[in-house]
Amino acid sequence: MTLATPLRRTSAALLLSLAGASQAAIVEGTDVGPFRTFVDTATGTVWADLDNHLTFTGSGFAFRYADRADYLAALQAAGFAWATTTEVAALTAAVPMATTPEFVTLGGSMASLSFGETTTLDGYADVGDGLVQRHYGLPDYGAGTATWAVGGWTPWPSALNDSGLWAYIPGAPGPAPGVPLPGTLALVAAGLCIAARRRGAVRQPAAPRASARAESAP
Ligand SMILES: [Ca+2]
Repeated sequence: MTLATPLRRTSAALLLSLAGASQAAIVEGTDVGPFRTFVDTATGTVWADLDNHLTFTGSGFAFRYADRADYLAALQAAGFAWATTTEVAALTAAVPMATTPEFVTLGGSMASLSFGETTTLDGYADVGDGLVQRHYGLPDYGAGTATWAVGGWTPWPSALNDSGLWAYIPGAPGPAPGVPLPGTLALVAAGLCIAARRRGAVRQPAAPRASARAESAP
């Protein structure tokens, strides 16, 4: 074993932990008015949870609003904008799913009241002209896979069902606190490499201070 081996192991573990943190684009958010939220850390956008139309009764779930228009009006009164299908597609493209564990993890933030009870991760986006489009997570528990899917354009249903609404409050661009900038990983790696070289290098005598003083003298 060389002197640098333990350092390399430490470096690898640190880089892996930082890389994992930077990939967590969706995190749980704090409530906005009566609405549960999740946050896209890449953009700072605060999204309303997809199950905000539901409330837990103690033994099951009930609708919180009279109909979908009532639900949308409450979201807008709290400052949320109803997302267009293009905006939702941009989000789901940036937050890909590949496995059912990823689907469950996302659902815990994006439908934090009901996920695990109803496994609903489903909302309508605004197409315009009274039309909507469902964007939803589609797990295949048999295969262990998951993906985002979209439905066709349909007239906006007035009655509430398992689908929520995609709605958001724009945030300041940039990563959330605690999420390293992409350049941070490179800086950490560079710093560790310098440290490794210093440990492995033969100590050199200090440069004469007289020359530095001579260069700075008037
Ligand atoms: Ca949430």
